[in-house]
Amino acid sequence: MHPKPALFALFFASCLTVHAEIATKQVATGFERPIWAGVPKGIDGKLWVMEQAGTVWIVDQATGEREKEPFLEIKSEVSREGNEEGLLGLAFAADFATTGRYYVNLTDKDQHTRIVRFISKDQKTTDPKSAEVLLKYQQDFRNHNGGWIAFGPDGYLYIANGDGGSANDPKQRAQDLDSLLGKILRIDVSPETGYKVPADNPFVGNKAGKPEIWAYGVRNPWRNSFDRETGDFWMADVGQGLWEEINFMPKDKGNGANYGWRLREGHIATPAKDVGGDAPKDAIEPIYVYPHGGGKNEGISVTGGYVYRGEKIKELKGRYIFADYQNPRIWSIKQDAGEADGFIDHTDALQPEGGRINLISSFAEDNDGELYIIDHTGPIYQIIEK
Ligand SMILES: [Ca+2]
Ligand SMILES: [Ca+2]
Repeated sequence: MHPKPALFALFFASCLTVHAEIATKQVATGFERPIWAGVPKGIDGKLWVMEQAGTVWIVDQATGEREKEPFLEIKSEVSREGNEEGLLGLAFAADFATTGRYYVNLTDKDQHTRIVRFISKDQKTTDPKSAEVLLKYQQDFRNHNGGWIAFGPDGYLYIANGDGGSANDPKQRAQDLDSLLGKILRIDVSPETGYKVPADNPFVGNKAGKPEIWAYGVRNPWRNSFDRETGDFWMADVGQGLWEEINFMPKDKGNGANYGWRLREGHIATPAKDVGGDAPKDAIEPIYVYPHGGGKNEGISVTGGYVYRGEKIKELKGRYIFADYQNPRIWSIKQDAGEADGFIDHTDALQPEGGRINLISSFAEDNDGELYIIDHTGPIYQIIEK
């Protein structure tokens, strides 16, 4: 018997795992297909939670209880005929705490996407009559509606649009600069009503493309973010049949960028007849891809997240956290000079006690940079250090 070497080996192995463990804490639950959550600047202790059918609730973070009246209720305006249709994203104006202005991305009952400005007079409820439709455009099919909407570090509103839908972009929208589908748009919503097109958008004054377009060649970006510290842009583009993509764009770059779809899926020519091809000149290659499958580092449909800039979790500092929706794995990578490295699989660590995370529809970030996981089956979790 030589217990000492065995004990020493155990001690040594535990020393190699230097970081404290991360975990999740349930913040609230019982939502119907929650699909987004967020916090306006200057308001702490609360979380706004969006249900796909057209309702937004304000939740008290300490108790997990929601306000009696919803913040927004527009079910009668929102289509839920398609699985990917609904109220899909929200962006608070930076001055929401004083103006009550915010923006949503939804699919309506006539199969359009609408970008709508609302004004909440008390920052707790919304009169649906305050709706002002800023953009409205036809969707070809019920899937691939994008849905993400957020303000960039330049103060402009960014909007992610899927390619219109079906499979393999049959109408070739993503490379068509005359279509808003398969694009990231960028508009200036600072006017009291309506919007302006930023003068430095890539196709302003150029008949080759629509002026609202900021970037193109995307399939169905599902959750993007701007790094709150650096202003870098991260985009998760859902793949067709083989590869899921994470894309990275440094701050102040990306004007007119082509992310390659439908010619490219991940790093390869899209493998459908007469669809794939060589990468367009200057096409942006994804920073990270993972293959389709049910294994630990595989999935079916990417859900983009955030670079962690909170104070509480040392292990996650500076890491981009993302997930797969259907194969509910949760991972992070680091970015260095536009290259991804340091992949970590957090899935096991983040499983809640006595349960599991089922379908990750979104991540959320609060004013301290702390992160949350939105489970489409009902619960909202905060990522914490054990
Ligand atoms: Ca669509
Ligand atoms: Ca791409």
